[in-house]
Amino acid sequence: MGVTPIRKPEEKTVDKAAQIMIRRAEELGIETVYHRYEKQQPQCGFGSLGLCCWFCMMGPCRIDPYGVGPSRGICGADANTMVARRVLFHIANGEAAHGEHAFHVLETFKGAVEHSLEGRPYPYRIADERKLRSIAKRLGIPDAETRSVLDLAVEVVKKIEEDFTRTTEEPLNVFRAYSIESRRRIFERLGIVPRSIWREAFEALHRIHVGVDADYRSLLAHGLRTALADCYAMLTATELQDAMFGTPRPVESYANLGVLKHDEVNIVVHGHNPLLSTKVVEVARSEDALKLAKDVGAKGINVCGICCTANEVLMRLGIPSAGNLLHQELALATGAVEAMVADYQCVMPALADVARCFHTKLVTTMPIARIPGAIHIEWKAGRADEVAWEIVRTAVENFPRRARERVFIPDIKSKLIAGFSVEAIVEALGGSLAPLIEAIKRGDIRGIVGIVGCNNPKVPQDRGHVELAKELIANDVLVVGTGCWAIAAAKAGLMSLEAQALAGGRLRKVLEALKIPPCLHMGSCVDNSRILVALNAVAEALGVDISDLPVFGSAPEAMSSKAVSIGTWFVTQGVNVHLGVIPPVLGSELVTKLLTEDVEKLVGARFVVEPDPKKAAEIMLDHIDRKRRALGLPA
Ligand code: BF8
Repeated sequence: MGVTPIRKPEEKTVDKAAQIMIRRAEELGIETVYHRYEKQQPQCGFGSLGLCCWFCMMGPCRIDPYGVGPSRGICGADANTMVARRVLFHIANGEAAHGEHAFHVLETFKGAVEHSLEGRPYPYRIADERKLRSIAKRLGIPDAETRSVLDLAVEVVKKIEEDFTRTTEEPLNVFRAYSIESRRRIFERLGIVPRSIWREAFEALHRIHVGVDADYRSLLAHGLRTALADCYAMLTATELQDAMFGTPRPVESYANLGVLKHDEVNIVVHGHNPLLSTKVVEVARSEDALKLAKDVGAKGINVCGICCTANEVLMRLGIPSAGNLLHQELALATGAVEAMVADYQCVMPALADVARCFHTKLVTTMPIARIPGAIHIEWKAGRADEVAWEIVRTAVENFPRRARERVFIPDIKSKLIAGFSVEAIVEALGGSLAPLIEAIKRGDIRGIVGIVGCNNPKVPQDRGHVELAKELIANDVLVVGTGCWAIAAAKAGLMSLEAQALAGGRLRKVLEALKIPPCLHMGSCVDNSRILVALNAVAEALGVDISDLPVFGSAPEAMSSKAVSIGTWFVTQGVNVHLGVIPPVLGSELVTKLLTEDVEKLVGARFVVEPDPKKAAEIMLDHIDRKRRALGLPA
């Protein structure tokens, strides 16, 4: 069966490598996400407005936005209830994803601590004692600077386990430890302090069950609470990952499909959790693995990544990124990948079909995430080294099966610097945030915008990410970010020192002095918590609330429930959030108004929807300037 060609690939993606690979896939008869998106047109109008409900089996129900057909579902839910339930569903879905990720990291961390206490070998250990001490200190564990690391780790585990299992109304320990006073007061007043990582998502699912919460205001209020639980679940994941694998420091690497190699075994790690991808890198870099590869005629083993597990191993180990969400099938369509190793989240089931067209092995690894057509090599914390070896061996043994005549790797990649954890930024600033704060006060840094989130085939891949970032840096705004935005920015060259030339004159001076790019890669999506930690520190240093800062958040190409949840917690934390893709809420005027206007009165920030990146930049600059004036800072 042929594939109907995309009319103009340049309208689907601004990434040249992707444009080339769309055509290459079509030549080979391979359907990709871009083609499937076209086949889905026109998408359901009811669903796009949030006016379709399938939460019970009386449904699906839909509401007529023009007021001619039904105005209520069979249970009597009106448009406001329907849309609000759907928003809460997305937030809970995102929180569950990050919460499970954090839980898997916690379980592994606990395993590392217990094995160390008993003197037994284990694939994981505490690699960053400094970070562990800082976590313990934050959590209020006594003598965090002097006690043994293992002693502290035992207590850290206890505190974080409580955050999953708490049955009282007490707040999360991590929330207490990492939130600032001014925000805590707001959350307490609104009754949205997060209590337990599991409980908030659980309660959300209960509330959206047929016949429970029908008031859009209370549904959305719980949405804010669940989003806060998400925020601190992500922070938990980041902190423990740093303690286990090391806190990122600036590191050079490359991004885009050109990182795949003709003469090496290519292993692409994909997904989100670094627990296995880090191990795969360790094994692939070993002498024994290199020997295996040479035995089958390869020059070496090239590990690269897709999506956020790529960001994890890029940030800590300098592993190149083959691309963001919409690159996943294109990477396989090169015919050069021996194994794609997936953990979970944002891994498209269609990968199995693309892999089947080549010698490529698609390997699923997590018990909760299987794909028909993939081979499953299951990760278990205690067996992580063996599992990583099995995966690397599978890939190496597959190398001789590569059909060289069908290999097509676009020779496109960009140089980047990643690894900007808060600790690394502080180091780059000479030991404290003071120089950054002074630069903000002077106006050399006009403001800071965090751009995050996905690709979404509803908008041209990377266009919003790149145009928005370019516009902002040209106007002296420092851009930081994570996730698929970070990969987009890297592919566009915005994370190289050469990109300093694109910055406005005042920002450029700062960047040159610090030898940093204008767009700072702060990590994977869970590492959005790093942005919050930085904003908290800046707000405290200036003696103001986060909502007073000249900052903005943006998800120009948001796609997943995780993105909905992240956007919601940024707003709840007092940061305005721009969305470049229209979310499915327009079916309810009241919900739309609450999210884009009224919520500001509650938490000091709101959502802004603007598909045009240039206009979005104008909105952000205007907001930043207003906040500067309110703080008495010069233009
Ligand atoms: O967690 S940015 S498409 S890869 S959801 Fe997924 Fe979105 Fe990419 Fe990372 Ni985040």
